[in-house]
Amino acid sequence: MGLSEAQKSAFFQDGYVVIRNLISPDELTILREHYANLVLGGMPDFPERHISRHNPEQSPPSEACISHGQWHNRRGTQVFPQGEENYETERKTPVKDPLDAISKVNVPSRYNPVFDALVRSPKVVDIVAALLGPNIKLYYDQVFAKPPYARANRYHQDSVFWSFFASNFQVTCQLLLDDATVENGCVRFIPGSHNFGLVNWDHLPYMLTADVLAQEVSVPLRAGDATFHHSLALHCSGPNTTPHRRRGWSIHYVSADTRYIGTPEETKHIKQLGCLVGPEPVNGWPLIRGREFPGCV
Ligand SMILES: O=C(O)CCC(=O)C(=O)O
Repeated sequence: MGLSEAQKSAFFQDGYVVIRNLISPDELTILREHYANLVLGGMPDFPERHISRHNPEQSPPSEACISHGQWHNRRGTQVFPQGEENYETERKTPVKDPLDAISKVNVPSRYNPVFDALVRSPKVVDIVAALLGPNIKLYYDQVFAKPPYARANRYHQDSVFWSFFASNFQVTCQLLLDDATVENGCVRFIPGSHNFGLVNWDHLPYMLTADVLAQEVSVPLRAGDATFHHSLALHCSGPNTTPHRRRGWSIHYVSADTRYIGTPEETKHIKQLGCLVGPEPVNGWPLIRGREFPGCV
């Protein structure tokens, strides 16, 4: 399938592109079944440390914030969509469905064949290749499971977390396992913000001025749709104000000719993430398409 010229232009203009029906309803059903099997103990090899659970007993109250623009709050140097503070009671109520207790799942593709096949599927990788080029590695994949009444996800650029890559151009495919709406916390982007350059945390509130935040675009999607976004694109997601989970599976790809420049501390951390296939990060990430390069990922 790949990308049309118009879709490719949209990506480089806005920093993201929406792809409707990336997977079929049948594929979605199978993916959801395998997700449930993976996280509810059907695959004993899947380490518990890769699952983050929401514990209502230990859910601290939302931290004090100051208003930052009309629809956003600021906590220190972090900027969040407003609204999560209204759902303290709901968030503390124990859930009935065990899937609703899960907030994040790490590296499902390393343990489950259906997730693994999709990470390598031409319908995903052709799009990534149109953006990143022919040599592609998988950095990491994670399901943002956003339980009922979950908190917002702060504004960020993925590249801020990935300083161990010498390049600031990676691509994430986020595939929706559930419909994502403004009410349940769909992702929001600042179009064109991938052209702002790398913005460190301390500078973020000064970059996200009222004028910039006014350009925010919420991206509601149907289950089976996806977005592909640039690692410098500023994005966040709103609080889930509904009793229904909103799962988005983010698959992070990196060009295979990206130099690895991690510090010893970063290298130690990466080795613990469970995303490498080699002993070290250099030439250590799974090759998805094309070839490897010495000194690179
Ligand atoms: O789904 C979310 O809440 C956040 C997703 C995200 O930050 C990402 O895929 O990079």
